[in-house]
Amino acid sequence: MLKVQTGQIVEFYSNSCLVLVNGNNFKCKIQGRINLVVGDFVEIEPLIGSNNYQALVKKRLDRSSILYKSRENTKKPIASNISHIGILVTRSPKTGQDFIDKWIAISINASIEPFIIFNKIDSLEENAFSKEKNVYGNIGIKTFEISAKFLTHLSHLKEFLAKKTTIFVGNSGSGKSTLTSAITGKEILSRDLSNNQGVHTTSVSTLYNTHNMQLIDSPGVRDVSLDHLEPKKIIRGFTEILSFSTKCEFPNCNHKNDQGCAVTEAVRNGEIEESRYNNFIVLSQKKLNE
Ligand SMILES: Nc1nc2c(ncn2[C@@H]2O[C@H](COP(=O)(O)OP(=O)(O)OP(=O)(O)O)[C@@H](O)[C@H]2O)c(=O)[nH]1
Ligand SMILES: [Mg+2]
Ligand SMILES: [Zn+2]
Repeated sequence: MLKVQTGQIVEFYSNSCLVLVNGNNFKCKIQGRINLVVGDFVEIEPLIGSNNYQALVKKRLDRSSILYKSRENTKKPIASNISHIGILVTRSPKTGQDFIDKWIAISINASIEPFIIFNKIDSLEENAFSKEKNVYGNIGIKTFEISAKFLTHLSHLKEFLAKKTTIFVGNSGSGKSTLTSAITGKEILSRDLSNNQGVHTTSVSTLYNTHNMQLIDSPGVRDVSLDHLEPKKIIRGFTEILSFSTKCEFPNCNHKNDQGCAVTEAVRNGEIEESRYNNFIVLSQKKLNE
């Protein structure tokens, strides 16, 4: 009998997956009902008599992190064992600030560090992202301005990504695959934006290994929901609001019109950015009304 080996899932489909073991990809079926996702470390047993790298996944090892997204109150794992989430932001397609704030809240609640990549600067005037750069820079979120297509300013980003496992998230067409390809040097098909059918849009998350980092290219999303987060956890994604909220006069302050609210005062003083505050109120209010 062939020996059990440990590897990492680099692609996951509904009932099979690709597992990387010592530089070889094994096509795997899954034994029983193990809950798996890209990034998981697993034990596999190569199939007897198979000389073309086929195996059975027997067991999943413990995860250091797990990233979920939700749709209509069902929670779905996206990836595991990641340390960072790179949120791609573009003008075309237009990425809203609420989209960024939701991803930040999801990341922080999963104990994964978010950062922002402003992409496609080649087709924009200088300082096109200066407002968002300030808003997010001021709350301690790292930002990069690049052109994935023309390989502009990639060296700082590459330095930052070293020794990390990062998933790229963002709207469809924001350039996740183009960037993954630019960094890894691997040919990855990118989406043709002139075609509404979404030719070459990414349909499954794939993990890529380079000599000093791991990157996961994920399928684009139009929106992202916080349904899987408890209402009281949303504020954790707004670290600046959380820190002022400890100074509110009443412990159950609504941070809207309650007396002695340190949060609304900080918004008035310009210590909390209005767009962040507004998104916080909309997102936490939405949860309370559900
Ligand atoms: N001008 C310009 N175009 C870019 C840049 N990065 C990506 N694009 C183009 O944007 C389109 C979409 O790029 P993709 O990399 O496929 O986008 P994606 O985020 O992977 O899209 P999905 O897989 O659908 O989520 C392609 O036509 C790219 O050539 C950039 O920095 N500048
Ligand atoms: Mg893609
Ligand atoms: Zn308050």
